[in-house]
Amino acid sequence: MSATVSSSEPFSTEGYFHTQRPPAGLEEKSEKMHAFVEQWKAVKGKKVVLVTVSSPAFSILLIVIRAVELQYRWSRTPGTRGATSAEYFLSQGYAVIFLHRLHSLRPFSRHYSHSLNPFLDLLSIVPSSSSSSSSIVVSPEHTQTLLPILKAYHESQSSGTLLSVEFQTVNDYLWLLKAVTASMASLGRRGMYYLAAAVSDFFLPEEKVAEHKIQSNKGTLSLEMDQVPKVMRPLVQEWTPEGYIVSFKLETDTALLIPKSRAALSRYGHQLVIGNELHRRKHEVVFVERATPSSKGTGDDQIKGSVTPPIVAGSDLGVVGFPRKEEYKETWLRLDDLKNDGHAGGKGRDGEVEIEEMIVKELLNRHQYWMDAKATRE
Ligand code: 9Z3
Repeated sequence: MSATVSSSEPFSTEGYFHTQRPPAGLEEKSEKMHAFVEQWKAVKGKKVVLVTVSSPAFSILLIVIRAVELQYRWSRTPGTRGATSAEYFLSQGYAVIFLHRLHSLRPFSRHYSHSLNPFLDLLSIVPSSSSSSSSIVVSPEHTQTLLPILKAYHESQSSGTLLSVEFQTVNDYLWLLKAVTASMASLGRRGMYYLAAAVSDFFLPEEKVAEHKIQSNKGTLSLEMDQVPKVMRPLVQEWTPEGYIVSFKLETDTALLIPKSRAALSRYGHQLVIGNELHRRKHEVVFVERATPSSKGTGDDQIKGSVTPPIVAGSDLGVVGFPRKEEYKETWLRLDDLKNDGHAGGKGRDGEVEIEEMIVKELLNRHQYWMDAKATRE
């Protein structure tokens, strides 16, 4: 297989939705999400968050015989960030739409993933004289950990505050994102978008996907992939202009986190970018936002016509044409700081503190501020 990047015209978002067919089941899922939003919109003050999770795939065959999954930067992410954050959003009174990749980690059950903590290991058999009346119990050493998780899970089930919706491919993801945003836009500032899914930059459009099994006896396999349209801009500017939008920036070089996060804020005009370095992502993140939190940018104000601003070594911000440094602020969240402050322990497995608890706590204030800013203006 060969991999080269050519300079052909990328899909516009509009062009994408005109040429790529909606996936099977879109209507049914969209209706479910719409009903969920309407249900919680009717509850005064109830906030709703969309959490997107893990990484969408693409196939090179219409019917996948043997799936080839390409991730040009890193392998598929398990979805820990989204599943964990969703639990904390629920505990803070949000209604949560959990838009996740099939088989990714999910809220609550993530504590008992097959590989890390198989649930069979929690159980013991209580023998009885007849084997048919033997029963199964959770071993006492696991009960204390399981109890709060099970309670929170039951609470989310009985209150109906968690809606999980699956996607598989990039195409599923983009259509579902558009549909859910169309419903959530009516929430105005009560809606938050927590976009933690890692969407690949390239995909195979429908017309390039092979119909029949690709024969391996014909030599090497070459793929020409198209760019995934940047839906952030229409999402921020058109689909949900009032929503509180949080995107993530993932890098392997920590030095790039802040300049790249500022670039994303400047380009799309949304409220917050959370920067995380691949290997440190469970220990520290950086919030990058405008110094005046109630303002929303217009996107591209500062870097008109430029898709990726050039990096200039030695410049103050590292990027040419950027807004002045004082227009942004950064806040680092570090687990070590929390531990040093004597935090008693969190809800993670074995009571360890999780960075998502800090992230969600910080977001609560910012989202509330965003909502209050609107109320003050009216
Ligand atoms: C993230 O950065 C997420 O935090 C992780 C979570 C994918 C690192 P895990 O599932 O990982 O908990 O193991 N998500 C967004 C990554 C991304 O692709 N961002 C784009 C970029 O960096 C911008 S939309 O260019």
